[in-house]
Amino acid sequence: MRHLVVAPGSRSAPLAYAAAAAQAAGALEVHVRVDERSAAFTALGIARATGRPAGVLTTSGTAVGNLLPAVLEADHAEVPLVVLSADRPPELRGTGANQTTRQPGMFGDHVRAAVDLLPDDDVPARLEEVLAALAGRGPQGPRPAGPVHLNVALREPLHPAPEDGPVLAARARLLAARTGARPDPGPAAVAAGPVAVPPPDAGTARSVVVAGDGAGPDAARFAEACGLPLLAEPSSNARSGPHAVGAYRLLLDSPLGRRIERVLLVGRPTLSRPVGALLAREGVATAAVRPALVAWYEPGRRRERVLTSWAEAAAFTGRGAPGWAQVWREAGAAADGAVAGLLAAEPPGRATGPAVAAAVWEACRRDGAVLLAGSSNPVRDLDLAARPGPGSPLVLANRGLAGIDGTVATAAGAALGGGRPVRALLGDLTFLHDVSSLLLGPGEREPDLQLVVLNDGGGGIFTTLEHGVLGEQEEYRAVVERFFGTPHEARLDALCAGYGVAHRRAAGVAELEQALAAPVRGRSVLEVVVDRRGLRDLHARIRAAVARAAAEAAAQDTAQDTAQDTAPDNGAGGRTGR
Ligand SMILES: Cc1ncc(C[n+]2csc(CCOP(=O)(O)OP(=O)(O)O)c2C)c(N)n1
Ligand SMILES: [Mg+2]
Repeated sequence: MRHLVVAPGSRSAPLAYAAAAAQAAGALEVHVRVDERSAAFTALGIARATGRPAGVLTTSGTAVGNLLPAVLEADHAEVPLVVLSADRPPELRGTGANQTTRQPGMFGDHVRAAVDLLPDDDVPARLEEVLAALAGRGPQGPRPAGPVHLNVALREPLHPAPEDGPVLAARARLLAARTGARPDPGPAAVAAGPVAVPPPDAGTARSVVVAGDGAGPDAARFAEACGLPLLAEPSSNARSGPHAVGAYRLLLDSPLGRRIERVLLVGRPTLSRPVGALLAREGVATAAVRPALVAWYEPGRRRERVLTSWAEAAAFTGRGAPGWAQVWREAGAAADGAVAGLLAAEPPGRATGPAVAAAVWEACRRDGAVLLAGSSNPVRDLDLAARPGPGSPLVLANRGLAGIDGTVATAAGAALGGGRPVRALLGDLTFLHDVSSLLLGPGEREPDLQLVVLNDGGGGIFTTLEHGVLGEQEEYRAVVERFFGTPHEARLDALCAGYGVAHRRAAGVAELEQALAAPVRGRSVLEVVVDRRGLRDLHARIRAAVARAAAEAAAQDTAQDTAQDTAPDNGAGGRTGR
């Protein structure tokens, strides 16, 4: 652990003093946050960006309860978050002692280990349980990475005596020597390994690779090696290279999309109904290549056949049918062109979510900032409008549970831990939900973080769902607006001023692009006002434009197909049924 985020409190004081000594010895960087929920998401962001466990330390009582959202996200997203909570010793528990509740096991089975460290325990042995769980080894056998909970019972005195100083310092130096200068492994999402190609006698098929959250660049290399279209969500970190199809989700229900025969899933798809429908489509064979253990679903609960190696995956997909990758590349380019053309034709000064997403994506590609994608529309706007290219930005997102909470803190943590500036693209409610994470005390390290807030005065995503249809009916209009639109008139500039954070409003895409040209330094908010009411119509127009582009591409594939089918058989597996 290289980073510890500490929230203030009295029961946790001995650990806070120890943390300070560890920081002084260079063993640990300590960050202080007042709000425990914010502290936990900050640690989560650090752990995500570094690929190394990061800790959060709190006092007892409700303070610990505030960690639950980040623990849940860490559980489902396999992030090694280390929770250190201070507690009363056993003799004071259950006696009505102040700020004392039932903390051991508080996170249920959302943590990989829950250790209640008592004053007379064999500390190294108990710590070993936590470390084993962090390394994926637990008493119940191997488990995926995830959060751990160390509840530490502390007796008084809770502050160091004069003679404790040198002892703490000596231990901290020891710790620093042990931690050494080992580099961070880096975000789990970008680890790359060797991929396989199909054996020479493998047949060809109309297979596609779907890369969901956390798939990593191997998915792209596999698609390239096998000649397959790659349908990659932004946080797959596989959305690059010649096989990645940009606005793929609008092509899945096109004549071209309906020709898909096999789907190889890598990572976890969470973003769109068309992908969900494809994975459930009758007549389409599906398989998932993944490590033996994942945290996001229970074994046996998904339809895809589970494959554990790229060689098995290659045997499943075969090679792309002749012309298959090419026709997808062309359809993808045509779809991307249709989306970009439509967005560019919007009146100047009126920004839209997808246009903003495209601009933020390009800015990160240009200057190397990490892109943190907020839940709801922003991540989906990216999925629609981010053009794959030779090198795509690193994208991080809390897709474990897709919460709109903790996003500001997660982004700040990613900036503090990752050593690179972060641009976060997030909705206004997502921003307001976690606005208190802008609070930063003097002396705390300032993250290089730009928050690009798409402000549509409420929850826009619901407009694009069934509620949007109901909201157009007189009978439901007010209900839908109040309960789903959740409108607000909060002034983001005033909030930023309150926290001492720079704020700027961009009136349209041109102004936004100008603002994005500057490098990300310190914390700032870039607010872009977008229209929530026009969202259904905008997406309908985008779908129509892409449908036209897709129809042309499908016509081409059919023409090629006719030529192919008159040629000699093209492989042992051959094409399976349409
Ligand atoms: C913690 C949490 N509460 C509620 C939700 C349900 N939810 C999903 S999207 C959304 C609205 C988000 O609004 P905003 O951030 O402004 O993005 P927009 O939909 O406008 O693009 C809500 C409330 C959630 N995902 N997480
Ligand atoms: Mg909104």
